[in-house]
Amino acid sequence: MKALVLALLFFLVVASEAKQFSQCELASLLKQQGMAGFERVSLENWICMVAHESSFDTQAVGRINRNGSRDYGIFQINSRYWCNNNQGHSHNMCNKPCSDFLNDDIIDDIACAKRVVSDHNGMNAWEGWKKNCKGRDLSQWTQDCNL
Ligand SMILES: [Ca+2]
Repeated sequence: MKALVLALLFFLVVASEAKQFSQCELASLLKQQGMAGFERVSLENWICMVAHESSFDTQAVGRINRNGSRDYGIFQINSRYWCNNNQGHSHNMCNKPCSDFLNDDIIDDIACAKRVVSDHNGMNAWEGWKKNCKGRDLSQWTQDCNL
C-alpha cells in the first residue's frame, strides 16, 4: 500500500511538471519574453523550430547524438555546449543542469535559447530548423494566433 501511495505521488509530481504547449500559447509567451525579432529571428522561426525539435513538449529528451551528448526540453538544448547532464564534459555555457530544461517553467529555457542563437551559428544550431524552416514561408505558424 505504501509503495502504491508513493508511486501515485511520484506520478502526480511528474505529471504536474510536464507541459505540452499549444502553438499559440508558446507564441504568446515567446513574444512576451522578447523573442520576436531577437537576433533578427522572427517569432515564426522560433515556433517552426520548436515544432520540429520537440513538438512543443517541455519534457522532450533527444536520442544520444554522435558525440555522446543529448538535447533537452522544448528547445532541445544540447548537453555538450549549453547545459550539464553529468554525462561527459560540458561547456555548460548556460550554466544550468539539463534537467532544468525539462520542467514546465520555460523562462530559463528561453534565456538559454537566446544565448544559443546569439552564438555565431545562430538558428543553424538547430537541425530541425535548418531542415524544415530555414528560408521557407513560415507565416502559417502564427497566423491563427491572437498576438
Ligand atoms: Ca525550465
